[in-house]
Amino acid sequence: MCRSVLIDIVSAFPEMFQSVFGESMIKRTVGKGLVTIRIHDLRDYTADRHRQVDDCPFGGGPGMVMKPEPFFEAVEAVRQGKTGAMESRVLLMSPQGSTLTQAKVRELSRIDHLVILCGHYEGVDERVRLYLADEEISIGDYVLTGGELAAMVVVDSLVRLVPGALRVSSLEEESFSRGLLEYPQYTRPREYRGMGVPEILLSGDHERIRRWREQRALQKTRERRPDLLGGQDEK
Ligand code: 9D3
Repeated sequence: MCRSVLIDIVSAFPEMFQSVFGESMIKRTVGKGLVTIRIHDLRDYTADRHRQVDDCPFGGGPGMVMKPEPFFEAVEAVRQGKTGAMESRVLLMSPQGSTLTQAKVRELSRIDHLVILCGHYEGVDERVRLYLADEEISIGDYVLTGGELAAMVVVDSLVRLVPGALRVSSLEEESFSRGLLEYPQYTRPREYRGMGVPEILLSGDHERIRRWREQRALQKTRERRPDLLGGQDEK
């Protein structure tokens, strides 16, 4: 019952991924063989002497546009040997995409093979989104210089949902899964620079503590994220 997820990332800046993926949870999960992450240099899929990944826009105008061929070649290469039995999806990281949510992360975590394409500021030839990408994903309404950091956010959020990556209990209690913000947490010392800890947490009365946490989580959610409560569409 040990399922493994394959994530192929295609980028013109492959070095950006080393520090993040070489650390922490992602490294441990990859180490257990639950997830395989492969980083591909977009330039390796160019055919010209200059390994050019962008070119001038047809119709004129400022800036450059990322060429389609290296993306198509890269996706074909990483799909080599994949049979139809393995569900594969091509994601284009793009500010025009739909915003990543925990529900989307959950959906993606069920797919065996993800191919994540990273563009950058100049923009990507439209044929990549029309004919190569299955979907476009943004991580929020702010402007990045490229899709690399966004791809890392996708991978980070995904890796922790892969079965075996995390203890079950912490997933069940997880606030965004319940649709609530987290209750306040405290650890030692009981008093620090005159700042105390709510008496109830020291009481040992687990039922009262559970109710207190529930109530505080609700209160915090009402104050800060009322959109998470009351009948709205799952965001
Ligand atoms: C502002 C006009 N365009 C630049 C000529 C648009 C544009 C294209 C590409 C702006 C930024 C980028 C680079 N960003 C991403 O590739 C990106 C992104 C983002 O900027 N914000 C949130 N999520 C994402 S996912 C990929």
